[in-house]
Amino acid sequence: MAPRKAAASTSDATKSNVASEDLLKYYREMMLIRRFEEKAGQLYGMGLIGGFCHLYIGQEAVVVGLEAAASEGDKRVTSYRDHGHMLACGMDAKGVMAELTGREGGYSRGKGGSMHMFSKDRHFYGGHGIVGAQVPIGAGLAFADKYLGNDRVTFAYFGDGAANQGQVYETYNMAQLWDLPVIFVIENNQYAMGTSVQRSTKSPSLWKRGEAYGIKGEEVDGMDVLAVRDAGERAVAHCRAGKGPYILEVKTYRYRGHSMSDPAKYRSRDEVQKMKDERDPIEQVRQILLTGNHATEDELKKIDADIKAIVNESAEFAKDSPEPALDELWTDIYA
Ligand SMILES: Cc1ncc(C[n+]2csc(CCOP(=O)(O)OP(=O)(O)O)c2C)c(N)n1
Ligand SMILES: [Mg+2]
Repeated sequence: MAPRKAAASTSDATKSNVASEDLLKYYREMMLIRRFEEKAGQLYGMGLIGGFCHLYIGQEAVVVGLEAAASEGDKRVTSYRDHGHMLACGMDAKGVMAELTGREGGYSRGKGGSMHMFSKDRHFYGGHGIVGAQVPIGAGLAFADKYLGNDRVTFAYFGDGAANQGQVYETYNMAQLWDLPVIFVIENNQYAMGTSVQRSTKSPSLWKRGEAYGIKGEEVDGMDVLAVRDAGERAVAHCRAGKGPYILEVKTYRYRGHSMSDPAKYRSRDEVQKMKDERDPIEQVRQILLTGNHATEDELKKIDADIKAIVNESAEFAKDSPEPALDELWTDIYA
């Protein structure tokens, strides 16, 4: 196995070869996630969303880049920080927002909330609140596809904190043993709640842990959507060719707190601001679009306005949708 250290970011040569429509698509998709999450934060502040709510702001390039490498029928499963994944795989903003507000129009008919949404149509398997639990589930999804003999691939997303869970390594072993078509995506946003990677491990290169099981992997710049897409294409090609699992450690950063209640004492404001100023994934694409003459300021403003309208509409829908009827207490339960 020849592990590869990815370039810090996609080369300018590659960037100049990217089609305008692709860049615009990534811009639009990342902007949708960002504005949706900002709106969710507002609704939470207004008391319209209860319980846990973990925002994805800052990490948009990870899921948008990987979805660009996916094909119809591929599957995805992730943690509780899941709104971005749902939007990026084509789930409807209205249904996601209504689930956040606990309303009938939500993907789980208002009974799941932020951490528990699913879509069979879009092959989205949740939404999991137990740290690391989605990793063996992802291998199980990949097992099913291998068993059925199709060429689908599963993306199993988890965090840097989850990467220290024992079940991750049991899964690595079996996934490699059985050549399962699963891509383990470690979204390394540098913190697990208030614990930095430096404080939780002495082996901070998380993707390299796959070497112990013979799994190929690489580190990727998660603030660069093109670098993520390119790495995603390598991982997908590996899995579809029947070569077994692949690990992508995507270096990213979350701008907001771990959840809506986060004292934010574990990092400085300067650290967050520096990331926003110098590495923002949406701003990077915006610059490529403008300097490469792929789009004008006015065209981008039009996209921003369209996204704002979609997000506002989702919030209105989420407020207007009724609460689930009382007899829903007895549906969708194991007895
Ligand atoms: C098994 C388990 N242990 C602890 C928790 C509490 N908890 C929720 S999120 C979290 C941190 C996970 O961090 P990471 O995997 O880096 O994901 P991120 O939140 O950064 O996306 C912890 C410890 C939990 N939900 N499940
Ligand atoms: Mg983390």
